[in-house]
Amino acid sequence: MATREELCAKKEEAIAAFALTGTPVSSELYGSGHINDTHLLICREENGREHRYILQRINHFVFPHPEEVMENILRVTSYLRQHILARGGDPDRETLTVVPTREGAPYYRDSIGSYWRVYLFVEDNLSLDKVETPEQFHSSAVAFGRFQYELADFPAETLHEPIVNFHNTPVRYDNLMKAVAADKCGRLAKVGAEVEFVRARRDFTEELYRAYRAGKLPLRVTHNDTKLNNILFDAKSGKPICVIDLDTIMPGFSVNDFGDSIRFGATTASEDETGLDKIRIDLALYETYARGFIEGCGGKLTPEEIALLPVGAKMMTLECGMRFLTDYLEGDTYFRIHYPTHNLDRARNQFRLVESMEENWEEMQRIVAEIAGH
Ligand code: ADP
Ligand code: GN1
Ligand code: MG
Repeated sequence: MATREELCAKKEEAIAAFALTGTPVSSELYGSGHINDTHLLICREENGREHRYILQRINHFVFPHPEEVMENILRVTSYLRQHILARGGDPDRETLTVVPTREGAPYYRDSIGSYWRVYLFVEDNLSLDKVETPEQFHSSAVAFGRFQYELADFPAETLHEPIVNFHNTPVRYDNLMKAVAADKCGRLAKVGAEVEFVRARRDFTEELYRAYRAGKLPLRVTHNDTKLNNILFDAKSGKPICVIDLDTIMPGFSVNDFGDSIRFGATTASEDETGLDKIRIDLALYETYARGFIEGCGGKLTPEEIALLPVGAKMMTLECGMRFLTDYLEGDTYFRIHYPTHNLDRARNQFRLVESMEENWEEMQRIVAEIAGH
């Protein structure tokens, strides 16, 4: 498989294709996302004025139809712009703004087949890989909830599904078992305990789809990747400004948007922590987030959805662990890794967090029921 450097070889050609203000002066790698290649692109006008952009190579192994991803993003951001304008906000700051190519297209395909896009850089932002204060986590919950609220009437049927079965946990389970059967890199011997851990939870993986089939869980327009570093905060006020990383917007379950934030933020350690005894669900942060999310959703969540929030939290954690483990078995082709056993360590981390949720299951349910007033 081509390396990141090889796939980004035509970066300068790509930069020249976009309708930028000023002359490009630098384009360094930026941020800590696992999927796309993100660069901070700085341009300067003759009068010295700087303009900053985010330049991304869209990972087209993960997103096989970048044109559909961009179509979704344009539809959703123009819809959100109307809402932001209506409430007197600043749409260039409160949602992503796609900068077109000189030919007016939302992305550019370079001469070696890599796909590129440019966004306005949201200035004076804070991007967090870890929760710093409960207030901040609460406000991120309100913002992700509100994101869903504002999209509640968006015509879901007009959206493409950029990654089919993205949060279909039973399918993720099957994919892991296929990777186990193939053992293509000869790594299975190292992960017997982890595979058993997942097998013991097979029935659980079906829980949300059972509720969906029984008419108890609606499909909504969801973000599907609600980790804390996919929201930008204002560096001065500390308040959330903008929900970003809109690649995976598609119909999904609200409880999974809740769950992915819990998986990433309401834990005592980061996703990369290898000291398993340091990893626990942080119930105080869980409660903080649950309050904020329910508030942000502005009454749109049904009582059944609220009751299933803890299931969403455990589901996203188990699923993410399964995805890391699958990628480890398949030779680390999906998530960016920084050392050879990174995906295995991430999988173990997530499974430990699942265990901790199980140890605190009644409390997790009680907290949500209390917030909902039952
Ligand atoms: P990935 O899918 O790889 O996670 P993201 O779209 O989340 O890619 O971008 C990676 C990081 O780049 C984000 O976590 C954020 O820190 C930064 N970023 C992305 N878009 C913007 C933007 N428009 N303005 C400022 N920073 C941004
Ligand atoms: C990826 O793109 P990024 O880094 O925000 C992944 C999420 C995982 C997450 C785990 C498109 O998120 O699904 O939960 O890593 N995004 C995609 O940290 O697969
Ligand atoms: Mg991201």
